[in-house]
Amino acid sequence: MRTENAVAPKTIYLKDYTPAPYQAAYVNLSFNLLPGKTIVTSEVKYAKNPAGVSNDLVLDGEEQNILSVALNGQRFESYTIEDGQMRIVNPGDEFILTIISEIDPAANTALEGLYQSQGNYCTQCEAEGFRRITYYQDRPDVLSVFTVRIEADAKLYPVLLSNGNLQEEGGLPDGRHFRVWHDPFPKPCYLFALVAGDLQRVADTFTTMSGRQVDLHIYVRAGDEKQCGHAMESLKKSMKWDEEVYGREYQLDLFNIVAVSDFNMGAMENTSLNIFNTALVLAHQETATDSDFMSVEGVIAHEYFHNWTGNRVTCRDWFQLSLKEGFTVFRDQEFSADLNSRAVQRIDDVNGLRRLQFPEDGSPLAHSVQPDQFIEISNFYTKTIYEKGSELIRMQHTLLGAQTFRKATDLYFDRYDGHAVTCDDFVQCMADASGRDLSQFFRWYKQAGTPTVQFSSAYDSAKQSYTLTFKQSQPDTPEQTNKQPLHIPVAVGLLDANGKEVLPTQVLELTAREQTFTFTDLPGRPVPSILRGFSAPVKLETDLSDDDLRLLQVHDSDGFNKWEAGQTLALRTIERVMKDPAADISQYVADVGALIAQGLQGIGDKALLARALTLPMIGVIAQHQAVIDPAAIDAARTAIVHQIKRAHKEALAALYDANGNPGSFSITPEAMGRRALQAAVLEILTSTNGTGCAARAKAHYDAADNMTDRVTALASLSDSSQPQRAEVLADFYKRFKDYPLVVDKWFSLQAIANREQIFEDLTMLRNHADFNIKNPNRVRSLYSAFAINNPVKFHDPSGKGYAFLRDVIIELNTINPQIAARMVTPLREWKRYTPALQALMKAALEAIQATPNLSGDVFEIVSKSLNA
Ligand code: B3K
Ligand code: ZN
Repeated sequence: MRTENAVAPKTIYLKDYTPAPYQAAYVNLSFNLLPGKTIVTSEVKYAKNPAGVSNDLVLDGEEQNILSVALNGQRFESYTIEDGQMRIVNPGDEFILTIISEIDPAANTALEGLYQSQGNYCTQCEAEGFRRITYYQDRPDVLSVFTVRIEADAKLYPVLLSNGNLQEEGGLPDGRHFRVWHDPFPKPCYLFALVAGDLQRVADTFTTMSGRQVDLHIYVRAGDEKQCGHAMESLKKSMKWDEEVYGREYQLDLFNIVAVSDFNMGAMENTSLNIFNTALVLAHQETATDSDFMSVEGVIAHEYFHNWTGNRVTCRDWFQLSLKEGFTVFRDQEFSADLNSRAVQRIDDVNGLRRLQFPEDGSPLAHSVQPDQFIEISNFYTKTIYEKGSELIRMQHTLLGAQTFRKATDLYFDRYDGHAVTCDDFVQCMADASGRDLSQFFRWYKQAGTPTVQFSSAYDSAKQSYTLTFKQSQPDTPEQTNKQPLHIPVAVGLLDANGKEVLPTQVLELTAREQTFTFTDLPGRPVPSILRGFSAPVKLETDLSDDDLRLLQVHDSDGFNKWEAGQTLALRTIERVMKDPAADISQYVADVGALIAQGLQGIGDKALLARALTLPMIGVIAQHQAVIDPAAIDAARTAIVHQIKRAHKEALAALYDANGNPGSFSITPEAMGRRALQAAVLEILTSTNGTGCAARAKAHYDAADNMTDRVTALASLSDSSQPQRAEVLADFYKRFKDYPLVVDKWFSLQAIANREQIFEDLTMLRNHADFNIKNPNRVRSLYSAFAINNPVKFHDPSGKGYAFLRDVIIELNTINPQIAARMVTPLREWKRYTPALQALMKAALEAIQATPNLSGDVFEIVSKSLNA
């Protein structure tokens, strides 16, 4: 329901940006947490901003009752409130405004602003949640020093936290107590945070490069303390890495992390008081998979890195979101690559980009990394802003080289510490530090859509020279046509016919629509390894023969391209089988046999072998189809896996056995690689879902001493109709029913099943006592798992999959608009599917659009999807 002070959907444009009319010299907030309501007193000293273009003070505010307003201590009533904004006409050059208002955190199911999670209070202010706490200029370019007093019942809420340092604390009558926190560093209000609750503290320390000791505290619910070790280690590693790689030190004496169960996304980088989804803090071998361990490490790092990239240097406006998100994703990806396997990290990151960002770039919701307009900024926390944004930083790193890039980031931090800036400012630092003209490169920030790069090659044996010709093209996207060529770094190496590298990696720079590069002194026709390390986020169209790709798959010194060559071969094979189910794919099956044989000889990295043995996922294959038919893709993919199994059953079983659990659990890259390899092999071995498969998967489950192996076994059983499936699911639930994050997995593992009874299963899960529509993790564990990771059944020709998602979006629209809008994602690419599926997807979108009281969040995604 749109409440009285909610705001009608309105498009905001980058071109309309003007500086804030007033600056805030300080902000004193006082929270009185009472049963049934919270009283917020905000006292702000404002001063006219010399750069401002208006004399009116305009404050954003939603979902609150104003109790009183005072100007310089005098009761003040000459303000207007309209469309979620309080306006005071010409209040003067300098004044103190005090607003007392009442809010209701217990009724806040949107999980924005101040809300309650399992009884504890917490906040989420990015992007525009602060306006649900008090009236303020809720925009990132207003930086101020915050002092925060929190008062609450001492027994129920022994822990009271806000940003910065503890200044004062004490008891009060009636069993109440208070604390005062002061953050000396000016910050935008989206980084404000408050926590009040009954939480346990896990403590450690970190000594910074200048020798200062920082207290590190992780707050969790009683009983979860034992699951914090990995997060704490990850935090210390992040702090050290940022000192070593970027020269960045942490500035305060305390760094807090609080884990909460009800959270709209992964985590939030509030200054010195990060608030996390429990899913990205808690990790223990018995309850977390290897991929959970990796996510915890990556997200702890991500939020910590925001301290410099986002907090100390922040965004001028929300069109600059990628300034902090793209850069911070790049930093966390590099951190994970340094700590683990660089090639594996790159493969996984690129796979994610192709599966989730490429479709976005090809959808009606395509937008540039620095968008020109939006309705709801919360809809713009996208794969494009984050993951493509990171690729843009990576390309600048590639073009400048590591040393010059570091010079440029030093310049960026020197120039802009304490400021709110733009993506243009960032790229200007790159240009200034390197002396390079990056104006053409900046088009990457402005042009949406995934470019295509085609290459062809020619060898001249008389001249012993080799030419590579590249053509780039940019697709049209909503409101953008006739795009200009981009500045694209293409990392290239050359191999000879025996697989020996004859030209180490060079970065070719494409700037024109068509460009040719010549290499000389080559006695034989080389095989090119193009776009090494995926040096640019493009679709590469290659003219390489299958034989060339096979050579690269075995010999390329670039781990990413070695894998990529195998994936290209797999894609070609899948396309062949889609055209002709009887196509001869024996060569491909034999190539996979060679990989298995290598594995049996212990040659090569296990994690990479696991990825080489995994066919591209349906979502990645779909990106290569003119018209997407998930069932047809799945049929071809499955037929190939069956052939691989039939041809190599014994060798696969031997490879599985050779990589059994040695007993002592660890999360080293080697141990994770071994588990991943066993999982990839088990997936092939159990692909036919017969009795033998189920027995093998059950044995894997029974032998498991960790969550990774349990989930591997359950995933292998998920499509099965053998009795072991139900037995293992029941055992899993019984063991872990008290661990909400594991119960999430139990929901997901059933939601992703490609089996006949799926719609009955989904209904059972939806009605299960553990399902809770107000908990985003649980909603995602059922609905996102189904809609994103079960493409065949989600796109069931009956339309039942779409209806299932449609109904929850309509229900969530009033409960949690942000999550509701996010859930629309799998429907937005409707035009890319077969006509029959298109019609059903469109009908689902139209039903959502016709819902009364549609939130601005859902309205934006649904209307843009339909209007395209
Ligand atoms: N900056 C937050 C995301 C906030 C999303 C608000 N809808 C988490 C992150 O990227 O680190
Ligand atoms: Zn971030």
